[in-house]
Amino acid sequence: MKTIDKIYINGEFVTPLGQEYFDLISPTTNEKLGRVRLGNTEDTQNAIIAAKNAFKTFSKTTIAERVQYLQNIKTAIEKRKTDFIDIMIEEYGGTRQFATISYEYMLKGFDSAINLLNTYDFTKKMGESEVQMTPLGVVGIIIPWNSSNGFICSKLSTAIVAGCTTVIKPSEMSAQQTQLIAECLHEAGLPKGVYNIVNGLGDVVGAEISRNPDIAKISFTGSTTVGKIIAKEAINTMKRVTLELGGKSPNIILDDADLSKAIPLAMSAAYMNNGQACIAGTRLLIPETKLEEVKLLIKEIVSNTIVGDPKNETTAVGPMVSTKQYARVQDYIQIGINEGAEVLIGGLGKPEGLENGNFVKPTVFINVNNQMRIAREEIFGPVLSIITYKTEEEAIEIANDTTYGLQAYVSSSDAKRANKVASQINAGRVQINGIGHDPMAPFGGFKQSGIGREFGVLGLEAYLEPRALIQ
Ligand code: TXE
Repeated sequence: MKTIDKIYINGEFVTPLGQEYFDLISPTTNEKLGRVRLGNTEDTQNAIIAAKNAFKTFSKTTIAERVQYLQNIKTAIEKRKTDFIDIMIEEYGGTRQFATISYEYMLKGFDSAINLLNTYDFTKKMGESEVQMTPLGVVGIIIPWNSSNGFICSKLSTAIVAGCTTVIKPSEMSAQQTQLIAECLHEAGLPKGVYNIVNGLGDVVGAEISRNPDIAKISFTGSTTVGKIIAKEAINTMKRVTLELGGKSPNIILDDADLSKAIPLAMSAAYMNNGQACIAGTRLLIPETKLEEVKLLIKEIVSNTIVGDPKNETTAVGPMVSTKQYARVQDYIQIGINEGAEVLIGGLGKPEGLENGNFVKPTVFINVNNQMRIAREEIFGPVLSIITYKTEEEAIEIANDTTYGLQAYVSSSDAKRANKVASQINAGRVQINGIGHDPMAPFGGFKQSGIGREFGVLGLEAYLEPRALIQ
């Protein structure tokens, strides 16, 4: 049993002033893994003061110094590869395959940040003026559990590129992952106060970050509901916000697509991270004429999808992060049934032999129309809705008929046609014939999937404030 009883403020592991503990429960067995001591409002204020003080000098560090800090963090993370992967698997049930990919992305992210730092022009000529792109100040980083250290690294590295300092609030459910990244960051030897990490609850630590006037910006990833709460609070002190929220991503299979490739890809897009991904392709749009063929292919793929212990190399779908998340997914399956959708495969309850963990049967619904709740709301579990369409125009219309707009997918054997369709979809990122991540391209949502962009130049500029010198 592990007890995590330290938070990280001003270059040191310190005991929180908060006295409460939160239990860490294994999603695979529902046994208690340990507990974490939670920081309170005062702890958060102390972290913000440390970041504010550090900003005075860190904002003036040279490019070379900041490159070195990023390199040091990367080196420290490289030494702990096995720990990173194992803790992700244990703590939130990410599969070994997914944890390994996430770890590699995390490392590559530092290369991109270094590249950005070396190439970005912090002084620009606009009109007749000199425009200085200056660091915003203290950035509050509030993140969920579904890729905790990936989010910490991408947001913190952007802050370092910009010359900002940070207060990080991870999900209380990710305490072991947080402890590990805190150890790596400590080893990297950054100046004290550049990053501070406070474990704690959203409505305590997160709320203080949202309201504290010394926070200049919040970078948040999480639910649309909490994103709105944060944005409302942030506006009182005119904090900048970058919000990366939910999604209900459409996946358009065009009538010329090679189904033997497009359908396996669609299932990976739907079930990535056990379905607990904001970019999951949860609405599969297929030509009406291909329905029978697609049904057969999907049944075959899903019946061969290994659900189980995320430690095993071959597991494709692990458990839901918590009993609460399990219950939420079950509720949605029931809602789909009540709405008149038909379960093609999967359905309610746990897979046989996996009763102890938060396992869901990978589920596919047919006879879904785009007005049903299962087609409109983010479920955050391995549940896919198949919707048929008659014409390409109709497919685009259905794809865009959503309050979200984070990601979309298009499959076609004609690259030009796929591109033309992708260009009509209101989503921040469209994946054509594949699933990838470009750390130099912007990522973020149209509509209620968020505000602003992360990654690349646009992501960096969200951490900078332009100052125009007119003479
Ligand atoms: O997210 P929350 P949860 C969606 C997904 C999931 C649902 C709930 O549909 O089922 O959200 O997941 C902090 N002020 N996504 O509960 O609540 C909280 O402590 C400030 C989509 O994990 O949004 C945590 O650190 N902060 C998403 C963070 O916000 C507050 C990923 C996210 O928690 C707060 C995760 C408050 N009042 C869930 N309340 C995605 N886009 O990938 C909570 N928090």
